[in-house]
Amino acid sequence: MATIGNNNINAKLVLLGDMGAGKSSLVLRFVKGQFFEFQESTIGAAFFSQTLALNDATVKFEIWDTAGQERYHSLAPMYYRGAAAAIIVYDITTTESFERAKKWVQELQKQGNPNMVTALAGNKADLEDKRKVTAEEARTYAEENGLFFMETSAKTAINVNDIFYEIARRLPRAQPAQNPTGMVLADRPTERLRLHHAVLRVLKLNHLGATGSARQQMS
Ligand SMILES: Nc1nc2c(ncn2[C@@H]2O[C@H](COP(=O)(O)OP(=O)(O)O)[C@@H](O)[C@H]2O)c(=O)[nH]1
Ligand SMILES: [Mg+2]
Repeated sequence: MATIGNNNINAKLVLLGDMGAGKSSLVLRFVKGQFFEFQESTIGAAFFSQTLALNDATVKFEIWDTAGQERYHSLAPMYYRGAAAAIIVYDITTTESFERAKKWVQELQKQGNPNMVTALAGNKADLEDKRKVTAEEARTYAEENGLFFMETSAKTAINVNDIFYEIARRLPRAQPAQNPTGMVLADRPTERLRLHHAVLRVLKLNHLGATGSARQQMS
């Protein structure tokens, strides 16, 4: 939920999309300015926060980077429920990832917050020679479904800051007539984090012996 006070907006943002599409890489590029060719796959989900200053407001994103695997699907609502924004990521070099992105769009349309600002990111735009999904096809799909669309590259950083800025720009601003005190702080982040920790504990138990460690950064 976007919570607003004195032009400071807290916005929960969730990344959804197929495993390997580059969700974690996009977050890492945006939050830390880094990229790894061999990004560890995400177990459960990882949390990050990043603040952006716009002309009229400061937006603090609480970013939930989810795992793309089917076996974690049932956890997804916990991350997109109450989210003010979502980035649905696919990899321009695989049509399967684009089809999976469409499934996420449908799920959010059915079950997500109807005012959610949703972006479609065609990632790995640097791999033009391996492209399978045209920008035009994705743009048309995005327009038909009320999303905004950008092709990104976590590797070269193209459009990465831009997509987060565009989301920040589109978040609803305080409306004094409906909200005279300027306070809409109904969300309880600590409780949510506690729930998240509990889920991660369960996931860790399920993954004893799995290779690679999760970057579960709880800050
Ligand atoms: N060439 C290229 N590779 C990328 C890009 N983004 C991610 N990758 C690579 O794709 C793989 C999967 O990325 P990851 O962020 O783990 O995907 P996730 O499962 O969606 O979180 C990793 O090897 C990344 O280095 C990109 O924009 N361009
Ligand atoms: Mg990941």
